[in-house]
Amino acid sequence: MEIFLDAYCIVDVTNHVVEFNVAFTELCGESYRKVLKIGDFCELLRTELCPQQCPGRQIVTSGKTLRLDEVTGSSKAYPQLQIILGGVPINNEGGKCIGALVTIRNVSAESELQKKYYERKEESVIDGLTRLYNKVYAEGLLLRVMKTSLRDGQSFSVLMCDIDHFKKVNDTHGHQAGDYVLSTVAQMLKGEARDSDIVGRFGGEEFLVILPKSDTAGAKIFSERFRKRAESTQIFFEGKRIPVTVSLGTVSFRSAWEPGIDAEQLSKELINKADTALYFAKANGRNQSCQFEDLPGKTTTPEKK
Ligand code: GH3
Ligand code: MG
Ligand code: MG
Repeated sequence: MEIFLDAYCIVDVTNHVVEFNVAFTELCGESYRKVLKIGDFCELLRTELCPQQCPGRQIVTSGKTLRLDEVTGSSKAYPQLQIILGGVPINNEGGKCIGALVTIRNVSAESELQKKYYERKEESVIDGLTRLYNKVYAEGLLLRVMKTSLRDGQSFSVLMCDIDHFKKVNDTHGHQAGDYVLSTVAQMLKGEARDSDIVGRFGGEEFLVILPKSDTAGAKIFSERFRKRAESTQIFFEGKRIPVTVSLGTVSFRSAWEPGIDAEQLSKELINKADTALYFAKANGRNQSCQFEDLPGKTTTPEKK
């Protein structure tokens, strides 16, 4: 065990360390003699379980083996430790538990790496300002929803939402106020949607919402509800009220899968249709929601005023 990279020690029933390897001294940051002198496990290695639920104590009291994967602690050598703890009871010939063998693996470096990995992963899919999914990730999710819908035959809807005359907000109140309005509207949209819905930032002041398992009626209810909410919400920045309205375009999808169907192409077409409906809403005077299914002709985009 001396050559093991993991630290191990043997504790007696009073939780005193009586045997250990070099890795244990390194983990504690104490010399061989100092470890023996200090003795108490909890003094050498303070874990979140110390002192009552200290591993040695748990094993000695229960007489059972122990495995704990996420324990935090600290020692003289390491102010912050993430460790995996394992241990087995040591019994005498009469079967009485007289101590425990405890192994400790220091996984601090791996935990830190994993944390960084998740942070990076989040950064790559989340828009920094609004904390919504970014465009690329939202498009990927749309494709997934599209494929599921083609398989199970259930309808879903896509909404495109754009803040009206947002340039004016920036011009009148400044870019910071614009940023504030953007993140407020984004949070409102997220709040209005269900957990199973997908909300993303699609462009500067444009948002995409995917409503799985929703048909045209559902999309209409959602978009109108959100439009009214945006209109009636009072947004203040540095004491000044900034009136905000939004325009929305919706489209619903329902189609059975057929050989040769191109889900990616269908997703793009769906976005274009939602966009067309949005432009109709803008051309019709803004602060309204428009459904692609209700458009006359359905294919041409009107001139935006
Ligand atoms: P419409 O009603 O037709 O949508 O008019 P609009 O002014 O909202 O649209 P337009 O596309 O002319 O202007 C969008 C503005 O959004 C221009 C751009 O500076 C601003 N914008 C885009 N991204 C951001 C951002 O992250 N922060 C801020 N503050 N402004 C942004
Ligand atoms: Mg706009
Ligand atoms: Mg826009």
